Amino acid sequence: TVTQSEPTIKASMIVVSNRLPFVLKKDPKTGELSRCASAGGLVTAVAPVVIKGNGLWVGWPGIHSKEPLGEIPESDPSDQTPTAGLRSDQVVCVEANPTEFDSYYNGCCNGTFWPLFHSMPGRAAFSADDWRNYVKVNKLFAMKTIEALEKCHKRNTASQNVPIVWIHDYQLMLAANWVREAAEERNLPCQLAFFLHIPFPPWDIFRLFPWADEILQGILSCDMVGFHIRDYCLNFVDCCQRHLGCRVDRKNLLVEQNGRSVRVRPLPIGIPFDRFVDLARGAKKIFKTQQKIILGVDRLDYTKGLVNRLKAFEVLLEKHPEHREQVSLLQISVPSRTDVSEYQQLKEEMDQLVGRINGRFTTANWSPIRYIFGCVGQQELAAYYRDADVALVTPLRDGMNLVAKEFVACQINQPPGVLIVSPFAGAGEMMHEALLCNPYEIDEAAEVIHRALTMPEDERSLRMNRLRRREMECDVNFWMRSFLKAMGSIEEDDVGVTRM
Ligand code: GDG
Repeated sequence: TVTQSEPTIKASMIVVSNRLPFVLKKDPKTGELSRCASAGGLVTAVAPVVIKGNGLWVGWPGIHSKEPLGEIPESDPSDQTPTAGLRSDQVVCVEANPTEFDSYYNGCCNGTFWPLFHSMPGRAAFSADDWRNYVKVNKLFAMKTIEALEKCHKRNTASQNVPIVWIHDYQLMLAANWVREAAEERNLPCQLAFFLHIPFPPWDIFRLFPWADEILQGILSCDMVGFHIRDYCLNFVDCCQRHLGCRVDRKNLLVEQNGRSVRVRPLPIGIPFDRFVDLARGAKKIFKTQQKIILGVDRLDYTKGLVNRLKAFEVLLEKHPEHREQVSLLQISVPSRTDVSEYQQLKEEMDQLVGRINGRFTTANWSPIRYIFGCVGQQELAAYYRDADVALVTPLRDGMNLVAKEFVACQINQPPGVLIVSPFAGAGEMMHEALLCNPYEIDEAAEVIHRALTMPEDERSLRMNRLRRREMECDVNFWMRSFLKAMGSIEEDDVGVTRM
């Protein structure tokens, strides 16, 4: 079985993301700063490459401070996370004015781009003020990136390879514009790349954004642009042609802009598969019940289809009463963007729905929904993934969805459980052996859950084995390697390791 090792890179890499791979905490008494590491898949894959290549990471440290933050602390010696080796001189903090940052982040990023790019324009607010702050904060990130690029050139004078600047996600779609401009002016050669973690919408939706031209031009300032799946690439290419009048090559996914040819590539992200297997192996059993468990794990976000999911579960209990007292839905909903009113309303709606369904079906020894509004530790999460009978991943729209992948990685028990996934998630495009479920068809979704709960063991094994094999092979290191290949920046002899 092939599993991927960390790739070896030829050039240094500068990663630019809205947040640094850790947040800074300030001790209220001493004012001393410390790091609080994040363990997401992106960080796991990218941090080792930045560390090894003597690169840098540019981002917001998660706190606003009246005075400049000053020296960034080194990591704590007990820190075992992938960012532990990231030295403080490899970090460039972006410190913005709090009001402007709020308007950029909560206003433009999460109030406009998030719903629009998930094809929910009815939820998008278009504010000229927020847009102004988006432009301003993107410029600030670009200036900090140039600072990082200067440092990188000074440090690695012996290297023949130009550094890669890799900008992430919808918060920073304009930054490449000014990075390219300033890098050319100051003679700081670099290769520019952008990756979008959310869907890129079809032209008909995208063009609703009043400043759509600028977004496309910003992204096209890069040499290579990556999306999770081919459909998003095609949407982007289509927008460039129809909105900017660019010459495009759909077959080879190329866009011509100012005499340059921009490569557009599908780069589906993976997960640190082995880490999840280890977590699942090491996790204690938590469920003390004979009942079957259906699991949902999501940020509390309207794109994740949580309301439809609960309604489908209600229909299941209504139409298939044999599942009453036999099956529970464990829904973990992680609080998210709690400053945005859409999210506060969703919280209310979920609370009411859980209450209503539980009120309707609960008996002395069973309640249908167990609802955790909060975050659980990774080990605990792995135990849920491992011991659940069914995972419900039913977003209305989702760039990829890592929960679907983490669930299959943790399914080490025999016989395994069943994955149900929405075709509107990037993950639904390629996890062919999962049961597909359209979250908008609530009655049908209930039938799919019934099918999962009653699926024979051999069919479950067959499907899960194939799903697990794909995720093991196309893990997060594979993603990183695919990105570096697309940039032409991987050592010739770099291959994934082979393991039995
Ligand atoms: C964006 C795109 C794309 C969740 N609850 C807990 C917890 N989690 C972790 C999961 C998973 C992550 O959060 C969620 O990742 P998703 O991919 O599902 O969703 P988004 O946050 O919306 O991410 C998405 C992704 O970027 C990557 O490109 O797939 O489409 O929207 O890793 O494990 N982790 C812990 N406790 C929890 O309670 N520890």
